[in-house]
Amino acid sequence: MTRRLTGFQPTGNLHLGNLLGAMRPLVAAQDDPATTDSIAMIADLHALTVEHDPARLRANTVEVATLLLAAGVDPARTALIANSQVPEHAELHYLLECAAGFGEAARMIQFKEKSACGGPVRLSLLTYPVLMASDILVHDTDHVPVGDDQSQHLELARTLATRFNGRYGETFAVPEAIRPDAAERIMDLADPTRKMSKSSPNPAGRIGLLDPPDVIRRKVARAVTDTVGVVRHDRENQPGVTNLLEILRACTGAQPRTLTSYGELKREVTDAIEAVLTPIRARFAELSEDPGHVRKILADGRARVRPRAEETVRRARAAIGLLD
Ligand code: AQP
Repeated sequence: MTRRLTGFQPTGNLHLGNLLGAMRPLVAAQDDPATTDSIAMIADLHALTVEHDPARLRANTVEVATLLLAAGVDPARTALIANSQVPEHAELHYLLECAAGFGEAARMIQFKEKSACGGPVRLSLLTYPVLMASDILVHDTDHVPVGDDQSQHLELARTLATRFNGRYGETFAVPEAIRPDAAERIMDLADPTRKMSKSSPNPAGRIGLLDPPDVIRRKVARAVTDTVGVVRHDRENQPGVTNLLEILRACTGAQPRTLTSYGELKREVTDAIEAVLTPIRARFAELSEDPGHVRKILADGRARVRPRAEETVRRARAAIGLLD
């Protein structure tokens, strides 16, 4: 019996990669008898680590919550929360900072990459992985689905939990990573050597979950392929075609039939994406008519997870030597 936490940053519009790589497994876990508890966390505190617009962030947070519900997250089985609304995340973050080293945080690849992009670097970008450790540890999480880019951060969460337990006595459960199937790493349509990403400057490479059908058709039609001319799965030599085949497989849930041209492949991919996104868009529109309902679900999620989070922070405070 395990507890699982899946996080989403409200840093932009959720895309097909987020859906196939994280939202679908989260929805599937609701039917897995081995998962006792599932938490879907919108990491709005993490979105503050880079340049942001307050009104946009608020809107994105509600949009991500609404999309998660539209994609099948059932609030009766999955607690839907925003990390800013559970103050224990921030409190434990500070306690964990006191068990983390500056060098440890500065070594993180994502910090190096994002801080090298130019412009002012927020201190919170450096401590981001410690906040992520707090998100995980505060809920006594057993399993965290992570992609390659987050595995270094998960390792730090494990290190901090183990170190804290060693220094101050058993306080935290040590979480484990679950790796999504490599095939479910969806790549950018315009540059299939990079993953599809919210923050990529080129929107042509990303299928937004709320993109209208004609936009999706155009993006798939323009997806980068190659000059080989044969539709086959070959990640090394034909990354664009392979990505389209992976999208097709993930969307239909079946191995693609033999396809003879890139045009045919792209038509099938467009239809398969449409079949997946049409019901999500419809449900999103329904839910968006009552944003108060979505806010209520977030409030219920917070109420559900808080007693355990409070208990974890109480244990950590006592262990580290603070008064109760
Ligand atoms: N391309 C992808 N293929 C499969 N899974 C993906 N995920 C992200 N991109 C892909 C998974 O979606 C979940 C939520 O991701 P996130 O919001 O934490 O941010 P991220 O991983 O950094 O994704 P983005 O879209 O690239 O965001 P930005 O651009 O803001 O950094 C995670 O489980 C992630 O693995």
